[in-house]
Amino acid sequence: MKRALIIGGAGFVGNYLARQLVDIDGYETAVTKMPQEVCQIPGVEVFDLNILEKQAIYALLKDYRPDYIFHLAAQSSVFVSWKNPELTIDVNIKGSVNVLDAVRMLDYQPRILLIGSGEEYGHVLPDEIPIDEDNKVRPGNIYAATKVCQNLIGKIYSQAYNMDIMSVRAFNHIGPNQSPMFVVADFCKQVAEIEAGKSEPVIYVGNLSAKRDFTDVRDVVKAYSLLIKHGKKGETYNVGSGKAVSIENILDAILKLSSEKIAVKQDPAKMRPVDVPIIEADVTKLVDCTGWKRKIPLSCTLEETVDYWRNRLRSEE
Ligand code: A2R
Repeated sequence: MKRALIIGGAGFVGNYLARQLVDIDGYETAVTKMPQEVCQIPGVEVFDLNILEKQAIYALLKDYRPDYIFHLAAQSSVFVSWKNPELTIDVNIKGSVNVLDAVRMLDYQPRILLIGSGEEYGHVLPDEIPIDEDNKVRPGNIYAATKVCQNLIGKIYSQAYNMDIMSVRAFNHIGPNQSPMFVVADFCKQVAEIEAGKSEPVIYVGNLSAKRDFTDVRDVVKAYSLLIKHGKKGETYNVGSGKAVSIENILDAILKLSSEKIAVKQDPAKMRPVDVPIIEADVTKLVDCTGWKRKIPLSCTLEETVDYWRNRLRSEE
């Protein structure tokens, strides 16, 4: 039986990926979490690990000997990356180098999938949409710059040490249990709070004109699972829906899910210092390599995410 390790598995995506690997792929699976995080996933072993400690990564890998490594650990918020660039650079660049270097020191070759971001493409020109993997990267924020760096270093390790490393550039993924630091979860949570009478009927928003490529997190982890099996060493794959939707359209769809009359107000605190107008993936390379297909429509994900927040608020009462 294949053995998989998810580094940074206590976050939003980690939980879904663990379910995919255990329930669908049938792998023996472990995840790592930060010491202060709480993480319990049925059928999954959990280890404490800070990727800023290379020796600890090496010790865990030497002991657990995974065939597949999914490197998810990151400071994953663009917003936080403006507030705390040092931490973002430490975790996303130095931490990733620690992971790769720990793998290099092993006496066998696991396959590694590095999780990057569609944000790496940054200031995309209109004639570059949809964006394929060979597109120029022009990162527009600190988070994106760290992910570009991770991708480059992954390629260098793959070539220099003949390591089995692949990278993805994941576009926006959404679903139940995502942190309200991210736009869709933020809107869904605000709507649930208004319905529960916990706040006035006003939803606070940032830049509504930006267009992003949203995919259900369960479709995203399916792509990761296919890529770790079928992806080609040294290659980068976009993972996204292939269709950009404006934040305004997403907001309208979420508001339609509620019977409340909700006013929309702009909140300067939610506006980013630099915003990239449109990001949309060309996923031909992923589809050709793995046969992946998006299964869950956006409307379903939004409905489930609003319901998730309604239930969560009820359970907190
Ligand atoms: O920051 P925390 O305490 O929530 O922990 C996050 C963890 N993490 C670390 N793990 C090990 N060593 C570190 N120094 C370290 N710093 C942070 O990585 C969290 O549990 C996990 C990342 O999960 P999320 O922030 O929920 O990200 P998500 O949405 O699951 O995205 C997974 C990957 C990331 O590489 C994103 O940049 C990419 O997909 O889009």
